[in-house]
Formats: sequence, structure tokens, C-alpha cells
Amino acid sequence: MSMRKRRIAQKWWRYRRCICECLDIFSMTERESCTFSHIFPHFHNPAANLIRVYCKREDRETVMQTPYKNRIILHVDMDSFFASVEVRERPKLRGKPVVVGADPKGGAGRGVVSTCSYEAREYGVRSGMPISQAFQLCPHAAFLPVNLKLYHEVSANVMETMGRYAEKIQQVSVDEAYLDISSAESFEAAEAIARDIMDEIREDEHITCSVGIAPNKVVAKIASDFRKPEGLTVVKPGEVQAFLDPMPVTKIPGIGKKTKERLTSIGISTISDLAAADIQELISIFGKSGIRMHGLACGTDEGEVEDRGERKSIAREVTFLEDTSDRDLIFKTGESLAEDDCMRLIERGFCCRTVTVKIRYTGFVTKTKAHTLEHFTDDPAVIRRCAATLLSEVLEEKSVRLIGVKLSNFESGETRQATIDEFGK
Ligand code: TTP
Ligand code: MG
Repeated sequence: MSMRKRRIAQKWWRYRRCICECLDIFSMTERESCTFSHIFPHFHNPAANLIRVYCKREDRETVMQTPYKNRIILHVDMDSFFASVEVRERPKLRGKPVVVGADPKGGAGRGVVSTCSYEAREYGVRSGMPISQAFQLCPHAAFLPVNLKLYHEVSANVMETMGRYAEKIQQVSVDEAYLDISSAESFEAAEAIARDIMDEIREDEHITCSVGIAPNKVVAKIASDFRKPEGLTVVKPGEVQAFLDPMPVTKIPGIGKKTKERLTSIGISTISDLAAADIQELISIFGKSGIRMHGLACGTDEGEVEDRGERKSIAREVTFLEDTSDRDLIFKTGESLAEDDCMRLIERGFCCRTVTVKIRYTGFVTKTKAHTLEHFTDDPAVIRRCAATLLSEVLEEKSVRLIGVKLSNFESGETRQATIDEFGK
């Protein structure tokens, strides 16, 4: 386990004990009337996760439903996602123009660019552009085919990481998600969380992302795009209008080329123009969407982060910087991944029965092996031992590129409550 992960783990176990002690001290009625942040004002969102795990159901609902003063929403978007994953897989391409998409066939290819690295963007290459045009603009770029399976694997890891920091997460595409972290209760605390997320994704997945923090989803999305790549933009409640005002109307999600043209024809080009426009005129041209458009230009958006709660497994995997046949390193990494998964399992209040290990050898041959335990567990030692046994069964004398550990077959959070009273005995 890395020092950083060890620190996080220690912190969590300490919190877990404190929380249980506190909840014991407070009587039921007091619990109902106080938010967790009153008990520990310096706690951020991990507290909310722990409340889910350790409060009795009725207490948990009361605590979780306590409205926070401000909503704090993060929008996280990976930078040049497909291209960044390809560069991670081929480190020699770092810093070079990389185009992912159709085969350019020396300039005669059909099809389009899916995405490209920021280095390729300097030559004018863009997503959706004909691949032949991209080839003309930057013939010396590395042109690579789309490998969706790999991007979905990375996407799942990234979403899993982000999910641990938020009380609600809504994935909106393969590389972006909204996170509700209102329980952080201050934009300063939210910024620290965003930096942790960025660091963790960089360390674990070797790709970067940009983050926007704002009081609502739409402003957070605009903010994440504001300083790409690796940008972090915080827009506090009092700063929303000043942030939006100078931007072109096309920055508002949903305003495309056609709407922009109609707005330009009535003298509206910036968001500030749109916010100042006569709403009746907007309705007469755009119908109901005129109201929404105007609201967004004024920085208001009530849309909730819609967490579908469909987490059926917890998985982590690591690609070694260099392929390795060092069994000691492989086993240590596997055990550390198992512990890491287990921490997440505990945070969610689940127990699992099935542990799966995955090994990818040099040359992309992948082997997996799963074992279903006799009982549900969230015991790190049991899960670590099971992962190690599976590894010893599956590992061949070959050099390894990637290793992963997955926990699945969860017991519901409600069944888990039975064991909560046991804690602290
Ligand atoms: P985006 O997030 O729009 O783009 P991006 O991540 O490549 O770059 P940015 O740094 O600007 O966020 O899309 C995510 C992925 O979706 C992208 O890597 C490839 C895929 N995609 C397509 O396949 N076709 C497209 O037209 C677009 C826009 C994206
Ligand atoms: Mg992106």
C-alpha cells in the first residue's frame, strides 16, 4: 500500500471510530435534529458516506436529508480522453500529436476523428472532423484506431474513484460526471476534494481531467471547460453572473449553431446579452426553451445530480509502468488493490461474496479467475487472502502488464445494518 493510500486508510478508520462514539453520545432526538457537520464541523463528504454505513436506517435518512445551505456541484471531464488513454498505453507518444479515429489511409481515408491530443489540436485537428482533413493538417501525427473496450475499462475505474468522494454521482458520458458534494459545506473544502480527485486519477490511471465547481450543474459544466487541460475552476455563488457574462451564448449547453444564429439576429451574442433580454421576446421565438435559456444565462439551474445507484461491483486495476515478472511486486500490488477495494466496500456499507483477479500479460493476453466465498464479508484480511490465493492460481511465469481485483455479489446495505450494532463492542 502506498504511503498516500495508507494515510487515507488510517484517516478513515479513525473517523469511523469517532463517528460511532459520537452517535452513541447523542440521543436519538438529538441525532435527528443535528447534521453531522455540527458534530464535526471540519468533516467533508467522507462523513456522509460513513453516515450511510454506520447510522441506523431511520437516523441516516434524517441526517442525509438535512438540506445544506449551498449546493456544491462538481463537473469532472477527462482531458482528450481516448487520446490520453492511448498515450498512457504508449508512453513514447507523450507530448506528440495523436489522433484517434478512422484510418486516414494516407489522406484518402473516410470516417472521422473521435478525438485528438492537445498537441494535435494546435494544428487545428478537432473531434468530428473528416480524418482526411486531419491528415492534411497534421500528417506526422500518430493516427490510432478506436479501442472502446479499453476506454470503458478506464472510464469505470475513474467513475469508481470519483464516486468515493461524492454523496451523489451522475455519469453523463464515457468521460464526464457530475458529483454532488454539498456536504463539504464550503467551496474551499470542495476545492480540496477536487484536487484529491485530480491527483488520484493522475496517479492511478495516468490521465488528467479538468474540474468545475459551482452551485449548480450547468455552471459547473461550463467551469470544467474553462481551463482545459488539467484546469480547476471554482465559481462561488456570488461570482456566477460575472463568470458567465462575457462568454458567448454557445457556452450554454444546448445552444448550438442554429440557436446562436437566431439569437445573433436579435442582437444577442454574449450570455450577458441573453440575461438582459426581454423574456417575452425569447418565448415568442423559442417557446418554452426561451424561459430555460434565459434562466441558464442568469446562472440558475435547479437540476439535481441523479445518482442511479447502480454499483454492482467495486474494481481497481493498475497498469505497471513497465511490464514486470517480479512475483513479489505483483502479489504486493494485488493485495494492495484488494485492500483498496475493501475500503470502498466498507465506505458503501456493503459486504461481498465474490472476489475476481485479472492479469494481463505482455501482448494483451488477459486471464481472470473468480472465487465465491462461503459468507458475505467486508473483512480486509479475508478479501486480501482470497485475492492472493487466486493470484497464485492464475499467475504464470510471464511478464505482467496489468493487474486488477474486483469485488462483486454484494449484500444489500440494509442487511448490513444487522452488524452495525456489533461495531465498537
Ligand atoms: P469530450 O470530453 O467531448 O472530448 P475529449 O475528452 O476528447 O477532450 P476534452 O479535453 O476537450 O474534454 O469527449 C470524450 C470522448 O468521447 C473523446 O475522447 C472521444 C469521444 N468523442 C467521439 O468519439 N466523437 C466526438 O465527436 C466527441 C466530441 C467525442
Ligand atoms: Mg473530455
